[in-house]
Amino acid sequence: APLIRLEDYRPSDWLIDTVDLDISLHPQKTRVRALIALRPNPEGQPGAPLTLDGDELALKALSLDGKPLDASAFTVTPQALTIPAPPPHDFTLTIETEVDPSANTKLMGLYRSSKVYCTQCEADGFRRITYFLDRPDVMSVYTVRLEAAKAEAPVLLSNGNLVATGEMPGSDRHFAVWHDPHPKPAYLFALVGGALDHVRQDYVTADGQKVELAVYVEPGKAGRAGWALDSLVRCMRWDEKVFGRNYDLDVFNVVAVSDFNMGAMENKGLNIFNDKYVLADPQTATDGDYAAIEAIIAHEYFHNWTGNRITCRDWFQLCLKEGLTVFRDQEFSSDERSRPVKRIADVRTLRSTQFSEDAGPLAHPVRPRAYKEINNFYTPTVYEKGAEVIRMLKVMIGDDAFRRGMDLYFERCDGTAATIEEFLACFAESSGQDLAHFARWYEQAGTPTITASGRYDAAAKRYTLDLKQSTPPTPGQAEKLPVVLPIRLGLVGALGDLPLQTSSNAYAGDGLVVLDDAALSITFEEVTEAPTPSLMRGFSAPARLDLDLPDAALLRLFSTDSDAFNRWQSLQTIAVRALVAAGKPGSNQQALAATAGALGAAFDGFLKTDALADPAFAAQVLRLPSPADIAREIGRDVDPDAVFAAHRSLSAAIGEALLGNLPGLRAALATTGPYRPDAASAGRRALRNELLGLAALAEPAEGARLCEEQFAAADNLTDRLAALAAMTLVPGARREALIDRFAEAYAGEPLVLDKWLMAQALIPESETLERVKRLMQHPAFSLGNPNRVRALIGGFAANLTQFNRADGEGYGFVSDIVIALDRSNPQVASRLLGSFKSWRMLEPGRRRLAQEALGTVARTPNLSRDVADIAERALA
Ligand code: B3K
Ligand code: ZN
Repeated sequence: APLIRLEDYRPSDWLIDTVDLDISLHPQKTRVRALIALRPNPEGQPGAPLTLDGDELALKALSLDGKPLDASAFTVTPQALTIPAPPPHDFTLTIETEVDPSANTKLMGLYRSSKVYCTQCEADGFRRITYFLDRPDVMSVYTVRLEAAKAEAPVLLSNGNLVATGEMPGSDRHFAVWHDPHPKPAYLFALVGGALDHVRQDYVTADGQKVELAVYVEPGKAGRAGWALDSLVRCMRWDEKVFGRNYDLDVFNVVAVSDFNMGAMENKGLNIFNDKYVLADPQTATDGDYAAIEAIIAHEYFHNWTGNRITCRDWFQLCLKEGLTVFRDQEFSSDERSRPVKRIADVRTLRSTQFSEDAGPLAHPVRPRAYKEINNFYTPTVYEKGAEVIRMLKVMIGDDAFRRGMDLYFERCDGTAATIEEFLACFAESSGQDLAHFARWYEQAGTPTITASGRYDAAAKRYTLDLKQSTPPTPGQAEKLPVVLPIRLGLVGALGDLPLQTSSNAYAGDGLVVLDDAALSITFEEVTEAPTPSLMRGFSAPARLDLDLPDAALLRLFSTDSDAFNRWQSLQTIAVRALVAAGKPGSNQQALAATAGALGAAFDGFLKTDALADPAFAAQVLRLPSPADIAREIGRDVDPDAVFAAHRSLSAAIGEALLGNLPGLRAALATTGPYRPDAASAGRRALRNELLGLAALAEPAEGARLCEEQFAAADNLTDRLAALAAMTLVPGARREALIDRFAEAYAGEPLVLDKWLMAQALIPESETLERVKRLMQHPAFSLGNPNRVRALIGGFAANLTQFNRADGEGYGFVSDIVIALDRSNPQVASRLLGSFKSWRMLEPGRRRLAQEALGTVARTPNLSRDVADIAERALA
C-alpha cells in the first residue's frame, strides 16, 4: 500500500456543493442514487481530471447534467470512477450504485446490525456507498431520501432535520426525507433504518431554540436508554455554560446498535453508538458503564462543534478534533464527578495505553507525518496524548486566554476544514505567547523523562531544583529535541506548602515552572525549612518523573500534600519502585516485604482516619499499579511471570495488613436503599470492592465466602461483577460454581456476558488458554461481533502472563484469530494485532516467539491494509 504523507497535501481540484441521495433500502440490494453538484476548486489545478473514490462498489448508471455518459468518457473500477476530461465548469453527476448491506462484515459503509440498517463512514466508509470525493476538506450540503419496507424499517433517520415523510402508494414501502443545512464532509454522513424503540425529551438551548432529543434502541430496551438521554441533556447544558456552544439543529438523535467497530460516531445530528455505551440499568450495567456512557455521550455531542462544524483539513489533523474533544469530555466528567479522581483515572489510562504505545514499535507523533491506513491511527497517542497537549496549553496560557482562544477558534474556523496551525494561532493571539516551541508536542513522538533532584542550603535558606529532560528515540525519529514541559510544583514543609520565591525566568508564578530546555536549575529563596518537593502536580505534563525521594518523604507527601493527585502518586511511586526492583529476575524479595509493611501501615492508617470522607479517592489509593504498568517501567528483558509474582505477593501482604479493618469498613461502606449511579455511591462501592479483592488474595477461603455472599445479596451488577472478579483470583470449585451461577443469571444479556467472558480471559493461570478456546464455542460468543471479540480475545491478549506464555501458545492463538478475522473485519483484526505492541520489551525467549507469530501474520497472503500495516510496523 502506498504511503500517504502530510507534506504531499494538495487541495481538491473539485468541490461538491450539494449532494442529493436517494437510497432504497433492501437487505441485499440497496439502490443508491447520488446527484452531486461539482464545481472546479479555485485553489486546485484548472482542467484537472475528476477521480471519485470507491471501495467494493458496483456502478449501475451514470449521467452528467442529466444525460447518460458515454462509456468512452469515463473509466470505472470498484475503487475509482474517473472522468479524464470533465467540463471545465460546474456540472452535476448522477451516480447509481447497488450495495449489499447484509454481506458487509467489515462494518464500514452501509451494513446491517441485528436487522437494523446503519452506517459508519469515518474515516473512509462513504466511498463504500457511492463514488465520491471522500476527503474531509470537501464539505457539502446533504438532502437524503430514504425508502424502505414499512414493516422492516418503520424508523428512517439521517442527518439534519426531517422535512417530509410519506407512503409509497400501492406498495408496502414508505419514505422519509432529511435535510442537513450545515455543510459537512462525507465521513459525517449517516443513516439508520429499522424497527427501533425510543425515549425522547424536549430541550431548549441557551439561545431559545427548541430541540427534540431522542435515543433509539432495539425493541424492548427503551427502559435502558434513560441514562444516556439524561447524560445528553447535562452535557448540552455544560457546553453552553463552559464553552458558550449551543446546538444547531431541530433534532438530535442517538441510535444504539449491537455490531459496531468502536465506541461511537459523531455523525451530524445522528450519533450512532455501540450499544455498550448507551444501554444501562442497575441489573445490566456497572458503575464504570454508567460513567463511560456519560463520557462518550458527551464526547460525541461535543464533536458537534469540535469536529463537525470545524472539521479536519486532512486525516493528519485528526487530533485537532479528537484530542480536543477528549479534553472536553474529561472536563465535563470532572465537573460532574470528582476532579482529582477523574484525573487519576485518566492518568492511569494514559500510562497504560499511551505510554506503552510510545515505548514500542507503533509509536508515532500526536500528528503523524505519514500513514498507510488511517484507521490504524485512532490511537491513544492521537486521543489521550492529544488531550494532554490541550491541557498543557491551558496550563501554559491560563484559563482566560484559553477560553478566549477557543472563542476565536470557533469564530474564525467555523464551517471550515482546519489545521493544527490554525488552531494554535488562535491561542498565540489570545495569550500573546509564541507557541512555536510548544507546537513540537505535535511533531515529536515518545514520552519525555524529567529527571529532578533538589538541594537544600539551610544556612542560606535556599532550595535549588535541578531539572533535566530527555526523550528516548522512536521509530523514524532517532534524535529528540527538548519539548515545553509545564511543571506544577510546591515545596512542602511540616505544615504544608511553603511560599515560593525565586527570580528565575523559568518561574511563571502560581506554582508553575516551565522547563523548555534540556536542563534548568531553579533556586527558591527564603525557604525556612528543608522541604519535600511535590512535582508535576495534577500530572501537569504527559511525562515520566524521575525523582529519587526516600519512602519516608513520599509517605509524608501522602499525608500532607495539598495536591490530591500527588498524594495518590506518592504511594504509587513507592509501590512501583519496589515492584520494579522485585520484578526483575533473581531479585531480592526482602525489600518487597519491607515495602509491603510500610504501604500496609500507610493504607491501614488512612482507612482508619479519612478514607470514608472520599471513598472514590481511597479506592484509587488502594489500587496498586497493574503488573503491565510494572513491566512497562522495567522496560527491557521483562519476565512477565516474575513481575506477576512480585505483584501478587505485595498485594497479598497488603491485604493481610488490612484484614483486621476489613469487616468493619465493608459494613460502613455498604450503600443503603435502591441502586443509584451517582459518583458518591459509586465511590463507596469502588472502595468496598477494592477491599474484597484484597481479602480474596490475603485469605482465599474467607475471601471466596465473602464473594459468594456479596453475589447473592447484591441488587446491582457492579457488586455482582466485583464478586466474580475477586473470585477469579481464588482457584477451585467455588470459583467454577460462581462462574456458572453468573452465566445462568445473565443468560440472554450479551453485554453482561461480555464481562463474564472477559473476567475468565483475565485469569492469570496456565489453564486460561484452554478455557478461552472452550468459551469460543459457548453460545454467548461470536467472532462476528466486535464486542464479543474484544471481551474474550482482547481480554486474553491483555492478560500479561497468559498472552505472554513462555511457550508462545498465547501468541499463536491470538495471531491465528487475527488472520481468520482479517477476512471478515480488518479493523477489529488490526486492533487485536496491536496487542503485540510491547513485544520488544520482553526477555529474549518470548521476544523470539512473539516475533515469529508476527512474522506468520505478516507473511499471510491477501492481508488487509489494516493488518499488514500493523504487522509491518510492529516488526520494523
Ligand atoms: N470519530 C469516531 C472514531 C472513528 C474511527 C474510525 N476508524 C469516534 C470518536 O472519536 O468520537
Ligand atoms: Zn472523537
